[in-house]
Amino acid sequence: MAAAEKEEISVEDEDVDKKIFKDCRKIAFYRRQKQWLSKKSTYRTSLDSVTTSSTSAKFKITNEETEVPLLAEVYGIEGNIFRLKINEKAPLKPRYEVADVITNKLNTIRLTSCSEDIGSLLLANGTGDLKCRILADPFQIDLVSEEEVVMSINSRGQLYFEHLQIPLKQRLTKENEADAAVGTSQENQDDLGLWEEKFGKFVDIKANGPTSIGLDFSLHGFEHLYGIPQHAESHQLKNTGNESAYRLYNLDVYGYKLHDKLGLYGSVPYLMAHKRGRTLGIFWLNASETLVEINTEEAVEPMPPQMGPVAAEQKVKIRTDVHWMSESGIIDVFLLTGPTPTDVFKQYSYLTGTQAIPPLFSLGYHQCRWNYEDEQDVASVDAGFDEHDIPYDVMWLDIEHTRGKRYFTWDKKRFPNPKRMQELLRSKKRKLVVISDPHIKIDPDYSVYAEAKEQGFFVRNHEGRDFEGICWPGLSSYLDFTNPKVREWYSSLFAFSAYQGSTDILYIWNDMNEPSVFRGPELTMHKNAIHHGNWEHRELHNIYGLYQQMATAEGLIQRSNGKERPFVLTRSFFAGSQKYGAVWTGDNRAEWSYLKITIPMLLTLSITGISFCGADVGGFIGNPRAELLVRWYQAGAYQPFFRGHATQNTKRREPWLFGKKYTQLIREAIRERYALLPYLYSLFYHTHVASKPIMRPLWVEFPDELETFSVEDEYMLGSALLVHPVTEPKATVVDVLLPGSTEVWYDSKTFVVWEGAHTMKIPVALDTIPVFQRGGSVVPVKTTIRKSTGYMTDSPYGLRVALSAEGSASGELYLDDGHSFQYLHQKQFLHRKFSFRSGILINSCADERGHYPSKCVVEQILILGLKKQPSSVTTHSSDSSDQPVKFMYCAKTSALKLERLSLNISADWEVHIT
Ligand code: NBV
Repeated sequence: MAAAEKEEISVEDEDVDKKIFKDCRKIAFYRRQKQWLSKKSTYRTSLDSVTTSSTSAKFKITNEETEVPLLAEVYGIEGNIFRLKINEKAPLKPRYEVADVITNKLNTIRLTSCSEDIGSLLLANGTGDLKCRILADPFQIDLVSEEEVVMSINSRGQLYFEHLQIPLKQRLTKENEADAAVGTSQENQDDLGLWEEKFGKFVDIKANGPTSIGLDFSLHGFEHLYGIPQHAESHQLKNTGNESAYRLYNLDVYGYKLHDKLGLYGSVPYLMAHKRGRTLGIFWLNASETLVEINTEEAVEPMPPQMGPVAAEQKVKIRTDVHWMSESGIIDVFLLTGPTPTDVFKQYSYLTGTQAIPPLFSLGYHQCRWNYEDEQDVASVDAGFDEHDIPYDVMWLDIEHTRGKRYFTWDKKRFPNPKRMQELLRSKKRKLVVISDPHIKIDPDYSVYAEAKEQGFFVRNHEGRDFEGICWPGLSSYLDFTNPKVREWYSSLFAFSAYQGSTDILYIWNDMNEPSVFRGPELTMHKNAIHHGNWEHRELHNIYGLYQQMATAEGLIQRSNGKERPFVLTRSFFAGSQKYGAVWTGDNRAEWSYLKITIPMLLTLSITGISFCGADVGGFIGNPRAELLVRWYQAGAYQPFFRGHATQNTKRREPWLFGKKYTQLIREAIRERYALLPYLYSLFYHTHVASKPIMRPLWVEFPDELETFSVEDEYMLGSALLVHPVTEPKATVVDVLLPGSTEVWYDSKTFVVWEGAHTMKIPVALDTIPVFQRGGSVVPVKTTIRKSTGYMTDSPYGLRVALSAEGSASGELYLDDGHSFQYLHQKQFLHRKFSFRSGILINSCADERGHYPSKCVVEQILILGLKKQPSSVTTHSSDSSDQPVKFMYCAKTSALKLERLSLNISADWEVHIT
């Protein structure tokens, strides 16, 4: 919403949010489901109705009251995935099914059925890894793994399906007027919002009436659940009780409240459950408004008498119930059976795709502000980075760069020569990102508007005219990105010939794409607006933003004839958005608590597939003091997307404006980020091919260690670095959990070594970023930091080798041109492997398919944890004779340093330490 508009309301923030946004009790389908479920009517299936084919098993389910038949389909999918679809057997018209999210043609596996006893049927694949049991009356499905029921579906009897009915209006004409009057008033009295739902001054008239669905899942033995972004909440999902729920409804919430279940800008209806020995995933593929209740229960189970005295006769069993409710669509749910976290990541990305490999520049530092005023301002901020010797890669322009918020245009007064400005940035090997929102100013003289209008490319209102809403440009219409033709046309707008003033260093930022509509219900689009295919907005609200980012990314690819990787940042997202670029956490505040919540918010995004994520460094709203700003840069330097941003009317806060001391601290943090780029880029490659997130909660790396399951003030960056950002003012010490009883950890700055499975009190000064390298890892870095990533292509490498307790280590480096698709089409990449064992460090090829000519050398090697001083160090390679190497050994820190080496990164070589 317009910041100004909202700030005018002079009540506490919380009240503002309550007036603008709904809580569960104000959501009619929630009330309906609650009311109906309290009546406990049940669904049953007849096992005789089960038919199996090579792709699925199908059967009928009926509700004992309504008798409306539902059709259930169970699919076994390659990689240990189950899919359950439930739809009406014969709906009045088709119900919305989410398209464009499942990327692969899913390979199904034949499930064969065998009757176990009366009332249940077992479906299993050939190998018996995938097994589920269907119980007939009441209907229930149990997922069985290794003879143990890991998940039950509908065991709480919360299956709910509102079948499509003849529209009320037509019914009214058929029925006796008097009866109808009674009927309508009753419906209103009950306030169940069947055909009409009120919220403040808004009335949602529902052409299809009530269409909601719901289902429960009981996770046996699980109490740790994670996922379903986006909320400003803890990483571990909390119990909601039965009167509140996590809401998944993409909303523009300026300065969102912390620890709240209100849905923010994007939604991924997917969660993971984890316990020792097993991880599961539930992916609820539905793009309408969705609510999720989570409740963990302890049940005391009597044990057989032979098990011992009375006290011990009881076994406490934990179970977490997850109840999904959606306003519309069908039940389409994927059950990812793990068993490890890594397996679940693979299973989820098999369905929705992996994180795209970004262009290398986008892993550098980004400088943004609403707004950099004009060309001159851009030039002076750009120069400021050079003057202060701070690397940065990307300058950003917010909405004011356009002519009256007409995207794809320039404000000619402020930016008279956009190409000249881009040439300046190009000369420093830097890039420009500009904003492009989905609302289009209604102005017949604006070519984007005129063309879209003429071709019928806007979302329509329920009366069939173009939907109109207020946003930054004033009265606007909204592009219907759900229409493939609109996406194709929108993509074409990024062609250099179409987008005047754009060059190949210009990239895109999609904001306000929830979509945000200033005077709309909950600041978004009316649910009865109409999209392509005649679908109501309610059916697909949560996926709207994904479609814009998809079209933008495609546009950037096309403008380079398919050669260059795009970079697109989006505020709104859905399952699968990882394929199109980066996501950030929207309008946060310049407060310590908002710095702290970046960690759980980004961890949650990361485990739901969106690895390329970040939060506005410094906090968008308000003015951070120098200490907070420094701490935020230090944290941001270790988060995947690293951008400083600030709203209008905040004080300028470029890194050099807080005095020398603070400039130095920020410089150090940003420079450390640039040093780590080879490691980070390699992690992106790894995520792209192997699906494991970049920012990892500790439980992902230490799945058997209970004490890691709730940690959210620290995380792993890849598998080698543990980062515990300082998020408290005036901190002098932080408590850092270093997990793993067999692990050793090295302070990355002091090289002090710690044993795992301890919580350490680590002293911190303002220049301390608590980062620990895990024993057993090799982290590739750059040893010379320059103005921007573009200048660092040939900079030498360093290897930071941290030995495990057994004295070994391994790591990887992925390298390519950093911007094109040649790595894919021509296999132009290098994938090297470093391993250290018995005093020998080996650089070898990790993937023979890849070739990339690199002249870069490894110049420095640091080995931590070398217990005794070596007598000699020599290098061995096939193309030169063995060379002795000068070394420095520090007995106090057990660190060996090799400098001034010249070992080609792409060649095989060994370093022998004796
Ligand atoms: O385009 C202006 C801002 C942008 O700076 C911010 O990053 C977005 O989250 N945008 C929201 C719209 C206005 C917010 C008050």
